[in-house]
Amino acid sequence: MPRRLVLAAAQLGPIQRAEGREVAVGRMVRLLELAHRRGAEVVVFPELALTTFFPRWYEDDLAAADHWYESAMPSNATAPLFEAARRHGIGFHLGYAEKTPDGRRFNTAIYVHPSGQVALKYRKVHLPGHAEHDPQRRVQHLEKRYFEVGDLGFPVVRAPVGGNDVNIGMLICNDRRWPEAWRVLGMQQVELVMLGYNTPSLNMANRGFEAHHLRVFHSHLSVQAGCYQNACFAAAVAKAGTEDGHELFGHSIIVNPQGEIMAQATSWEDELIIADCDLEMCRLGRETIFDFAAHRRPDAYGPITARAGSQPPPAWTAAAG
Ligand code: CDV
Repeated sequence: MPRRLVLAAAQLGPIQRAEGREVAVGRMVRLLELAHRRGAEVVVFPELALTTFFPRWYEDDLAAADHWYESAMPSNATAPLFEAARRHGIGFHLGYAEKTPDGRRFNTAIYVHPSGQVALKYRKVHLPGHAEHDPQRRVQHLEKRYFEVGDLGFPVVRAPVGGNDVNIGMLICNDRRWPEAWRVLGMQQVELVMLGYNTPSLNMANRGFEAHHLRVFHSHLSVQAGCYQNACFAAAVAKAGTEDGHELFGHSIIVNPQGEIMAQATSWEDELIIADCDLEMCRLGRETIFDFAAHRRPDAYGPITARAGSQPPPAWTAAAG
């Protein structure tokens, strides 16, 4: 019996620094309504979807950056999105900057059930970039300044999504490049990974050449491999276009458990892509080539959890005599 889920990925075009949250939320409501008209049951929005990608600017005093964070969800600004979801009976995924009541800051994503209840929350674990101003860079990437490492692990929950209960999990942007993160989701039989990103079209570290076209290739490669190796679907959704003079690539995709791209955005604007997913497709990989219980060898994987960095191997020497 197929378990069908009509899945929408709502790519956002740029959000300029001067624009208030109501502009972004208005655009998201329009995309959610379009998703509903096209029969979607869930819509996935990008990372830090309510504002410009503010970690590209250094702020000496963190408190002066507080206006980028949400201290409540829903907030006044996001209430229209929750209301639209309730009206149309459609769930949504939203990425935003979270400031907790005790003053902690996270790069966060939630899945909101149409009732308005948060069914799953995730806080980004793999924060890229740096914590201090880096004069060598072409553009700053200060996620390590503005956010703590997520403290929720990689949770998966079985929650109602459309007409089915679905094992849902999340990754945020840079997390998609780390197979360990996908595997922890796979170990919990995730069926759908919701993933938002803000990725510059060029490598801004200024430490060597990286061809422009490979940036999109690496993003797709990571998501397609993650889906195939963990037998799951993913919606990987960009904030795209030229934001305050800085270009972010789009190319949002929906991927199936074979690692195939089912739908792809072709603009760098607000754009909805939709795929009709049969969640039962997850079983083939999970029960054959990636039957973890039968084939994984955790005894041989020690270095993966024992340390973060790599080490040089011992040198080979010719046997004496
Ligand atoms: N927002 C991100 O996590 N961006 C990173 C960039 C800096 C490489 C990414 O992995 O796409």
